[in-house]
Amino acid sequence: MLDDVKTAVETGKLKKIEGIVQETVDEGVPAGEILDAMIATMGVVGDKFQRNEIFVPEMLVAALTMKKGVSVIQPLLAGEGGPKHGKFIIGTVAGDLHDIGKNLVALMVESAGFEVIDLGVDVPAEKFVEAIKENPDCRVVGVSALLTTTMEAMKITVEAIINAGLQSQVKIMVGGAPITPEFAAEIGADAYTPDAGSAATKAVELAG
Ligand code: B12
Repeated sequence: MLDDVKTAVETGKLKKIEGIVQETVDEGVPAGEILDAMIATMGVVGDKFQRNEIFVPEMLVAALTMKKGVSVIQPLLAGEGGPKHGKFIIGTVAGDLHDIGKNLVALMVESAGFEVIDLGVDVPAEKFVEAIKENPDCRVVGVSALLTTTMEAMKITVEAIINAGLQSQVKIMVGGAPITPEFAAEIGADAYTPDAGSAATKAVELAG
């Protein structure tokens, strides 16, 4: 049941999550709904952290539990067929270790027909620039930031890509909880979307 999935993520049931998600899939609940439930639960976890009801270790176990849960439904979310839109480079900016949202964007973009190059977390601006130069067939780059304090690193990253003259090759997409369309426009990004599904649709549009 979806409620069991939510409770398991919120309380960090690392050992049980795979079985619970599998049971929910077997009950006929669509993978997209299970994913949405887990995403919503991370919001609940964040709110509890903000209220000092839980601390970093609990937040981390919840995140690891969600990752494990996502791995069960990953094959159901990913589409079939090879890449047809070229490459999509993605990473979380310098100083920022959050990767669940980035990984979901990578997954959805891949299922939309891109070959994804994931640079990981805490990625310096220069590494984005190098990766784009090394992959001339990359048409879209995704930059993720989850902390208000790393929004500056996002700005620096976008500027570095533009200053390297690469905006004629790639379109830059940005996202993450603190990012707004206004901030995206202000720093010179080509697009912002609020979630992984819309990120995939937008990436296809930008690559076209
Ligand atoms: C899990 C978590 C952690 C885990 C991360 C584990 C991991 N591997 O990712 C750990 C425990 C490591 C962690 C650490 C910290 N965290 Co934290 N964390 C969270 C939490 C609870 C969930 C984040 C998450 O995964 N959400 C679920 C995903 C699916 O959502 P998402 O990331 O927003 O991604 C979606 C969209 O934003 C979008 N998107 C994301 N990236 C991109 C990119 C592109 C290109 C596009 C188009 C779209 C897009 O699509 C995604 C999918 O739909 C949030 C709370 C919250 N509400 O966000 C706090 C939160 C982000 N953390 C916070 C804080 C303060 C910290 C710490 C500083 C705590 C500390 N004192 O140490 C550290 C910082 C570490 C660092 N240097 O990065 C604060 C940030 C406050 C702020 N305003 O800056 C939050 C908001 C909690 C809170 N309410 O206070 N955290």
